[in-house]
Amino acid sequence: MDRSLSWRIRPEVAEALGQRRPVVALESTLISHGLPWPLNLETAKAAEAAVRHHGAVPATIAVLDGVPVIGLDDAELERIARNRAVLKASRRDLPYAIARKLSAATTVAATMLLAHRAGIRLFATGGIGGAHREHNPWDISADVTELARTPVAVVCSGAKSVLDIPKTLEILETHGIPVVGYGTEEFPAFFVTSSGERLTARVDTPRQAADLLRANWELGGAGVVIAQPIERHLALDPGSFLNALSVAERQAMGIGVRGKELTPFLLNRIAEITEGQTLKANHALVVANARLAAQIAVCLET
Ligand code: PSU
Ligand code: MN
Repeated sequence: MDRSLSWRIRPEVAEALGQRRPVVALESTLISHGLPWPLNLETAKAAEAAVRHHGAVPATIAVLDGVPVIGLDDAELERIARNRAVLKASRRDLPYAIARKLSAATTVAATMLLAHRAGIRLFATGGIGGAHREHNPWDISADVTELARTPVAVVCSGAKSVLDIPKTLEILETHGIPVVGYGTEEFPAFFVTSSGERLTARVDTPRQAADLLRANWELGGAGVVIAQPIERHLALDPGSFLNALSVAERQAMGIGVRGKELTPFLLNRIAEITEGQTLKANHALVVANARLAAQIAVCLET
């Protein structure tokens, strides 16, 4: 990172990076805007514990009072989890948050950017952003363009289920971003096991995933999506999920929710409609992705 920009790396993370030991980045928007208190803090902590348990060091990333922090401590995690007013920062919002000394939770795009500058190559989250459905044809997440330019692997359960998945996959292909199924040939759909969309790459072990990442980066490639389906017993039935989504979308349109408020609004409404089923699923898939990212990070360093 440029020396003139002040930022902070937790000592444990800096030490691991210095010794080329595995580190896994985790995002903070999912904590501040994706899940309700106190499940958000529980999920953040469980994800960190899963990373540790599998031999890597977790680094949850956010901006605190204008300072990008690589590796929040427990008190800082709680601060992001409790403060609903914290900014949701994607790539374009980082300069503003830093210059105005604001606190911000980072999206996939912003977390990738900061992780890369710190030297972290693996990142776990729930689902990436992508192209929204027909009501919002121009709402395409900056997560996609970040994947096209920043060499970090994102372990997730596919794209957020509120999106247009076929369109999102086409855009990822246009940008040359490898999308790899973990133990599957079909792109997972977050709360739902499969989107029904076929993938062209599949790996079945952390070692195979690490080999693919190495090849990608030797070719000068940038981001990679490693998509692991949610465990079957926690997955939502596709029909009932789609119903919940349509209801939530109609409400969002009715009251004019747009832009970066759209995802948090939809996730929240869908959780209410499914009586918390999506919350349980969201927690479980984030933890499972953190575990897999740690396993891949370990293989990459050995
Ligand atoms: N997936 C979730 N919950 C979330 C997000 C993704 O399950 O809260 C967040 C991620 O931080 C992702 C962001 O980067 O939503 C995308 O937002 P947008 O569509 O506004 O780019
Ligand atoms: Mn958007």
